[in-house]
Amino acid sequence: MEKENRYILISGATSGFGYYTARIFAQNGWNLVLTGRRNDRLEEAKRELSSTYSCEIETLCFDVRNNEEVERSIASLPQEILQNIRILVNNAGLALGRNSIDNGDINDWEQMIDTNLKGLLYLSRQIIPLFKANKAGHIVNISSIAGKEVYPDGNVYCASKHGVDALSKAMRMDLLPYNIKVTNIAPGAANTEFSLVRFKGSQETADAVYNGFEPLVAQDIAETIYFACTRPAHVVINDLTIMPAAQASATVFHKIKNNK
Ligand code: NDP
Ligand code: 8X3
Repeated sequence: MEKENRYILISGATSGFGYYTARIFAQNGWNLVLTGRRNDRLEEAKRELSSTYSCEIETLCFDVRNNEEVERSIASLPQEILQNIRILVNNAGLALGRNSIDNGDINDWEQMIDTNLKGLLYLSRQIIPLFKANKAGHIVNISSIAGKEVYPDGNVYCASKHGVDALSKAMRMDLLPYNIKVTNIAPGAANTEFSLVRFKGSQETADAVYNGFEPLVAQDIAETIYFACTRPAHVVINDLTIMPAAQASATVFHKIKNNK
């Protein structure tokens, strides 16, 4: 049987949820377009996944905050790939710092808003016309429990993820006539590079986030994305909140001292 030539485009595929989503789709016969800013990581993922799963992989190294880079990178893909992108996973994102609103760092605010919201919009703007032309497509937006609730000192990150939640709802309405599915995923605490980035390289502070309970891992989210994307054509999963068993809300955890 001839192999199906279908692609999934994943933003932020150099680590965490994005990388494991790439893995699970490659394992299941999909070709990949992987994006991120760290080219060495992209090339390493390409080497590893293409040799393990014999899939086709394109890598695009760009910053989602820069619309010109986004446009140029997507336009650089061959027509054959562009026409065969079936799923867009808007995953690239980050939190920077945890500060009370009166102490926030303006540069952190700009970077979170530009990445989590504007980056998602820029990339979606390039891919949606392809989906419309195909009369089919699936957009998966990675929001957060921070897009459902706010928590102390989470202000701008929470606002950006509430924005993602709103955009998922808006996209679903606007794209309904074109047979484009939109799934919003809202994970709780997951141990990826997220906290290391948030606390600007402090491993000790990042590790402390997950002390006393078992957090989610990237595979948990990747498996959920794969499930949501493989429902029958007439079914769409609109919204999923996925938490560690020890987390009840953005702020309520059942923690055990010394992990005992
Ligand atoms: P990671 O830090 O492991 O991964 C983040 C990814 O985003 C990296 O691949 C990074 O790539 C990419 N990225 C960040 N900024 C940019 C940018 N400006 N341009 C292009 N790519 C960028 O964290 P996670 O896997 O945990 O995070 C993935 C998503 O999940 C994020 O949107 C995050 O907000 C969300 N999330 C995370 C949770 C968690 O607890 N871990 C819970 C809920 C949601 P590179 O650095 O190479 O550019
Ligand atoms: C990441 C989860 O709770 O740190 O979006 O905001 S949280």
